[in-house]
Amino acid sequence: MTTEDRDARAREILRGNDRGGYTIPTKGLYPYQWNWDSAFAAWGFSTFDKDRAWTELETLFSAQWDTGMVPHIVFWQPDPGYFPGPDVWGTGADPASSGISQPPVAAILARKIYESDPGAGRERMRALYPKMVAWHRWWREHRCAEGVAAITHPWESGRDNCADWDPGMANVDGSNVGEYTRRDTGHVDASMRPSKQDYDRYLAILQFGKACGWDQVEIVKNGPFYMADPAMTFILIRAHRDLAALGAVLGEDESELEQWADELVAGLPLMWNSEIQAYDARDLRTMAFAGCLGSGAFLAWLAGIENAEMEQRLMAVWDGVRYGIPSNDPKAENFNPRRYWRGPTWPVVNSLIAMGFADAGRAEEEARLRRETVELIEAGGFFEYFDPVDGTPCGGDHFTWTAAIWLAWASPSAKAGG
Ligand code: 9WN
Repeated sequence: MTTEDRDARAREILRGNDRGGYTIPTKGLYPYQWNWDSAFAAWGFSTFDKDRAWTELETLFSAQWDTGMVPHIVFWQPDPGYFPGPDVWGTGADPASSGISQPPVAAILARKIYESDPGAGRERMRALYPKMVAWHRWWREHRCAEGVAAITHPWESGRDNCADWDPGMANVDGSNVGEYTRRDTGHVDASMRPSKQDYDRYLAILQFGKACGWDQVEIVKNGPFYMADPAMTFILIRAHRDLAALGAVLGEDESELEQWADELVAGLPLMWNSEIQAYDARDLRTMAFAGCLGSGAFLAWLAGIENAEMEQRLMAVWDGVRYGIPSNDPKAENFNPRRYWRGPTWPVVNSLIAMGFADAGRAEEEARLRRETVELIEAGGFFEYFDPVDGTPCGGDHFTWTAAIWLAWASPSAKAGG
């Protein structure tokens, strides 16, 4: 297959997963609109259809809650193929949605889309801007009380079952969640998915949120899970700054966004784990560190954070595998090269890390990461994620965000860095 053919295939995947205004991650496994998936879909669409790119973001923000939160899933139409669906979440939101959020990459990618054609994007961005600021404010008010960004459910991180959450998950009692039927394992191999114990605990956390009517103050104060997330913090720092840059071109006063980014940078020492010489996830109930060197820590560069000790440790992690940045250290006991976020490399996360490398002037690392991601996609196709040791494609096929980052970043025809 030539690059042209592969680009065409990626466009077909985006068009094929388009449900009219929003894009599903992949047919079967994920039949709704997911928050950060949609932002990447928009980036992919922007390479060949700017109007459709902006529409994707507009649809996502049309589901924004009055509180400013943009939910992690929007259930635009019923679909029995996914669990947990709208009734299980029971948020009462209209349109129906989940009760947690997901990494705020929208402003980061909106800036790229805007800058690729400011004329076409100006009015669209102007309308989205206050909505994005409201969402960022929600993050600051409801997830950043400890100085860094925290999550109240592993699904909120977007890196569901990664080893980063093990200390917090160990204290979640999943024994009373009742009977339920998972749907994910009907679509893909169960050994590539989170475990039954994980799901019991995911549901216990969800049920706490539902029982308190999704009261975010109560969830943060007494919820069963509350962990500081380096990846979310780095993404939020970057997103605040990108939104501020967009605000500046729109003639808005963006100073509070810059201030929010600075506050998060000042909070970073809370997550510095000197034992592993890296920024690490930390349980905010017990203050235990996860001790995890995975792709989350690599997002430091996206936030413009440099640190020589960290760099040495992280590069050894990357050198320990053949393809891409692994979601867990291949030397760790809990490394599993195929089980979702416990080891695999994710092209979509690679694209974010590469953005950080590029902006830090690390052209060599950026080129290596792009090359390794290209090798995976060329040999395996547009899968959800890959085994970083032998390159085996895993999870769902025809995956929206893999096709999107191919078009916007990885493809030899894409402009370097999107
Ligand atoms: C729960 C859609 C989503 C991604 C997440 C990924 C996975 C959902 C699930 O799929 O999570 O949100 O049911 O496993 O972990 O990052 O947004 O692609």
